[in-house]
Amino acid sequence: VLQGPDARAALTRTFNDIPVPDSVLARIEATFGEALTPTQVVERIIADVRARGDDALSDWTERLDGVRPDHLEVSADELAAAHVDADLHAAIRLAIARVRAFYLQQPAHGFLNHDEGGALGQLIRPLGRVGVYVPGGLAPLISTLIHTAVPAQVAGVPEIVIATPPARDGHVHPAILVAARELGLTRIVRAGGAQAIAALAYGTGTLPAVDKIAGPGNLFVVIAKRLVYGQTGIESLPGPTETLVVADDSADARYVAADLLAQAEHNGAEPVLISTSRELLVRVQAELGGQLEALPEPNRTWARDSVQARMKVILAADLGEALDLANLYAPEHLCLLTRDPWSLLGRVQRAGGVFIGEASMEALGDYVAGPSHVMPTGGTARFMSPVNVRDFQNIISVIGVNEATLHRIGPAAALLARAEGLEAHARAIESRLVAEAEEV
Ligand code: HSO
Ligand code: ZN
Repeated sequence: VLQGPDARAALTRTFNDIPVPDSVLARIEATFGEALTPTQVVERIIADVRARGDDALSDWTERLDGVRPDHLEVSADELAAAHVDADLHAAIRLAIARVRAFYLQQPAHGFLNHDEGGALGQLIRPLGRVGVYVPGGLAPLISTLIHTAVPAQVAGVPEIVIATPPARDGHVHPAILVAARELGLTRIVRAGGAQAIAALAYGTGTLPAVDKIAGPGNLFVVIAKRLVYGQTGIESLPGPTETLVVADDSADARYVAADLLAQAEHNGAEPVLISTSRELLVRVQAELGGQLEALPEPNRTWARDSVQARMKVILAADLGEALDLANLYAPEHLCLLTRDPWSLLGRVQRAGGVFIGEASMEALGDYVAGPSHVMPTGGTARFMSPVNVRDFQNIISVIGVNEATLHRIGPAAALLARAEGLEAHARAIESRLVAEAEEV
């Protein structure tokens, strides 16, 4: 249990390179026959996809995912035939409806103010084509498709391409296909990893290049997104998830433990518990042990790994200090399990999302609460926001001043231009001022 300066030190992030587990390096060596860094691997993949398009995409999928898809894109028949049981289907619909209803409330309009000086404003336009990356790996993240595609649709994006790694048999998980169908999305590329990011960024023979890529991914996906940034837009670089729970003596230790374990089962997750009550910390420790044992495999191993390797437990002097520490850490998820959680909201400065009270557990937010679960990780909540409608729009500045305004502000512009040594700028402005004077 950490306290005071030790707690501050433990929650202060150091922005080093993304940590690379030894297992990843070993796998690279086994696949490539030499000790390459993940960045070198990703550079090779991107260069190859750029050069050879679809063939390279199929080759890398075969080599890294162990399957060579007959068709890179899911066919209309396959999409139409996808089926899940009725309850799951209804849950997918509920999630889509609630996420959509949430983003429809985000103000997303521009402005154009006409006055006696003319008009200035901002036009807001949707991006033309967006790529949504849906991780496969340990779990088919049905919810991640919904939580990235819906804000893009609300923004008005006309074309969304989904990329997701195929299972060993070449298929995309039926629930992902059903969610895509419910969303009205028809382009689904069977590709994951750096090769999928390269294909989305540069296009291939059959796939068009996208204007922006959204959605989380593993280490290789994150590196690939950094490397293609500029060629295409990158919505964010989500890394391993974190949950920070602030709990006082009134909190139910069972819920605190359950919420920490829920996030701990994500690969590489970092659970953090800050409490003002030493007694609660003791109760949570006991609950964690019991609940871990009760989890089935492989979830128990995943969750135990996060708890043992990365969990931080902190005793705070009061809730004020607890919130200060939380703001310092800037967690992806901040969960308030205290007597009066709403009273703490005013002190929240840095977090991806804040989950208020026992009924609003983070796991609910992962699926059906409404706001997207794609939130800034790794302390990037200092300068980034959860995925939202604005990520899928651009702003166009509108400059439409009239002549009266030009005469008022033009001389200052010409003066600034000459101060910058830019004579042609000054003349472009003054030619209008003179022409005006002659006409009068
Ligand atoms: N909690 C994860 C998202 C997720 N959980 C998807 C379940 N499915 C990252 O915030
Ligand atoms: Zn989750």
